[in-house]
Amino acid sequence: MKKLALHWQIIIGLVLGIIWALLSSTLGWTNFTINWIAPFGTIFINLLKLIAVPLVLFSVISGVANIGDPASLGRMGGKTLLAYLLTTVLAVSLGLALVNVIKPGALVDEDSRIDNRISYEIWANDQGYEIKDGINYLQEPEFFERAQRITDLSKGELKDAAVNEKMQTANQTKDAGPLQPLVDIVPQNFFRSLTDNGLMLQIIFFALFFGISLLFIPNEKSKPVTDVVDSIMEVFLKMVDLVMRAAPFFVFALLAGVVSKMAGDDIGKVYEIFKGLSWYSLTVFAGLMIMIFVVYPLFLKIFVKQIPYKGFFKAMSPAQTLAFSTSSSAATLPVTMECVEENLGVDKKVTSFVLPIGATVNMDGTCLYQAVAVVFLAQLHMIDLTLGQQLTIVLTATLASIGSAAVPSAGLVMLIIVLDSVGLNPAWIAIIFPVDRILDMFRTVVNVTGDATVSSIIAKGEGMLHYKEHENPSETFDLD
Ligand code: DAS
Repeated sequence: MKKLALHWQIIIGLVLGIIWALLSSTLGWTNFTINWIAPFGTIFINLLKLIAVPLVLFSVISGVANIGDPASLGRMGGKTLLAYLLTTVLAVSLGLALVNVIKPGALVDEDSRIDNRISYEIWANDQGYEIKDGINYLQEPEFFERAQRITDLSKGELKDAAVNEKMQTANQTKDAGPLQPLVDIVPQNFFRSLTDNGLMLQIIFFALFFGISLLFIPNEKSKPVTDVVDSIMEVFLKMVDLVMRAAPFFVFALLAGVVSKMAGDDIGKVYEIFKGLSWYSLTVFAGLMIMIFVVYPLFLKIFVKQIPYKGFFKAMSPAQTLAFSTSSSAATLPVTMECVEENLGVDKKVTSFVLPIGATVNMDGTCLYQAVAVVFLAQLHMIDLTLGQQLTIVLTATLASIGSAAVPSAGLVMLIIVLDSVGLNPAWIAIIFPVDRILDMFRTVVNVTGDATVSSIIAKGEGMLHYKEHENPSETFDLD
């Protein structure tokens, strides 16, 4: 029988996982599922991240070293960061537009909103926020004070959070003030960056520095190094193929675990959770779908004519279904790279440089979600954020999505910083927590799709795009 395309295999694993979770919650097998099946989902994510960390290291070194000259690297780097910034700000703005039009937080009954408002005022007083007349209660901290607060928050309360894995560095001085996030990118101890839960930005910094240095060494001396790096890359790509052979089973375990943990023994709870937060979830969902099915295809139509609408989704479906299943851009990165290279025909010189950076700093889905979540929570507490405060959200959500680690629920953890930056109560993330894991799946698909879109645009600009129609996307993985 012809091998099922990889994305179909993943989707079947997904569906069976959800069915199993629904069954196990009606038949009381939830504990069995959580103790004996869910761990294989964690193993799957660990395996993919195990590969992703060295793959990022060697692919960035190889990508930079093979670019040939520092000038084109500089040009490509500049275009990449600009493109990422543009899509990120666009995503936040779309999120703000939707949440201000739909006003999900105002659809909740008046009484509970008034109670929420009172509890907010009490909290704000405790925080020493000055309660002004009218509706704009919030303190408007100065930019640097806000930036300092982000740094403090990232150092302090979030020390165990996934997001902080990029901030923590080996005996790094922590008093650089607002430029602390920049200082944190430069590691003092590279092996600590590798071992300390994969500090991706530091690994990328080291790989960029190593690759650029190779460019300045005479070719006869640097060639042996790049050859070794390229062959090590092949090994890691083969490891991805081997892990992906078991993707359906792993995805089954992953989804069975996620839905069981969410539902517990009462599947009706999942319905209740969504009913209460449905307008909020729908607003986020609408924004994410517009990004995937309208915004990115529009970018491709304008900047990359040769990739057809359906062709793009067929090419990216293995990575998108995997992003949905794992809720982790970092875990999906190896598959994203193969799909963009093999199916979209983007040259390795572009993917090995643009995608690892994208997986780490370009999280359009995450920042759209953060913008919606903050305004929704404010509406829920009868607080109308002024335009100035909403622009603060744009800035902070953009910064926060850059600071978010590419792991499940990292966006939620960064939300604490975004809420705090406009003087709202970070503890409110508990209100939206129940639906977060499901929304995380969709926003991770947006994050990955955005990275693939930007890679295609950069490749087109550099004359390194060789797109050809693929009838079967799983050709990229020799699964037989
Ligand atoms: N799950 C994150 C990612 O891997 C996104 C998020 O948490 O918002 O992209």
